[in-house]
Amino acid sequence: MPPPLSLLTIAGSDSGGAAGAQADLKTWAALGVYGMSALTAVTAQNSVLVQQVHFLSPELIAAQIDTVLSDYGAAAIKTGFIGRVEIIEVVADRLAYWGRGGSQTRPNIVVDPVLVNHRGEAMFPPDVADAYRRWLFPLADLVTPNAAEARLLGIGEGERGGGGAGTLGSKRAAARVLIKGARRSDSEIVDVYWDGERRMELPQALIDTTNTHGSGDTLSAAVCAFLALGHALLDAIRLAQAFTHTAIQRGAGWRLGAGHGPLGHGLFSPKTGNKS
Ligand code: PXL
Repeated sequence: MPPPLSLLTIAGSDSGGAAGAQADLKTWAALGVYGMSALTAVTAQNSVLVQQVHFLSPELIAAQIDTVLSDYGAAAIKTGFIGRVEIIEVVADRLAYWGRGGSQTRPNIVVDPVLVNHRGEAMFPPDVADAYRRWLFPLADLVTPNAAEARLLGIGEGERGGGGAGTLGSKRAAARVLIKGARRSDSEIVDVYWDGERRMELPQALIDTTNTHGSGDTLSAAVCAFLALGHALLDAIRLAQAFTHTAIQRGAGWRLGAGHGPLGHGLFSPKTGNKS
């Protein structure tokens, strides 16, 4: 059997296993690619709250990235929870180094700018959003904010059709943007994809559940995997939406924790075999 593609997430640990690096690794395991993680921070959190956050040193984060990439390489890299300007700078520096191509193919890079908590409140000072725009977006094949993050970054859906995400595309050569959950109604949730020129609405049926902790991370991680597997961006996004929808459906009825529970990433369920 040929080895699986290897993918790296640069992200925070969610001790509850729902979001962050854990969501990315579960997504990648379900999709059959090999997941690696360079942790930026360790959070103490559950389905209800984030109790504590401890940021790792920029040196240790750089060492994790360099150590895995110099051995395993990576077909694609995703960034998640970073939260500090000095960490954004070191991650951008290492991505510029490893993304330069050289003898290997350039990895796809997906930047998920984690800036708000699940209530849509900013978690970090404004210089963090500025640092994302300045250092990480120029390196990304795709940037995947949710609606609140897009607004904080000045690429919100507020400015429909005008500047909007197009502003980002024109200023920063490569950036394409997927705004996750840009709009929702009683029956559907709409992701919006800007390819630099065109705005596309990509609706999904809304699932009636509060178990959506980590759904944004899962969608971005799945896009990253499908890109690595060779799909074009729009196809990768549609496949990732379908994967995320199924994972939400699988966990929709679970009672795990008292708050926002996780998704059902796994393919195998002991009660029902592979059908879930
Ligand atoms: O879902 C965004 C996210 C990602 N990573 C970590 C988080 C959160 C949200 O709180 O804690 C570690």
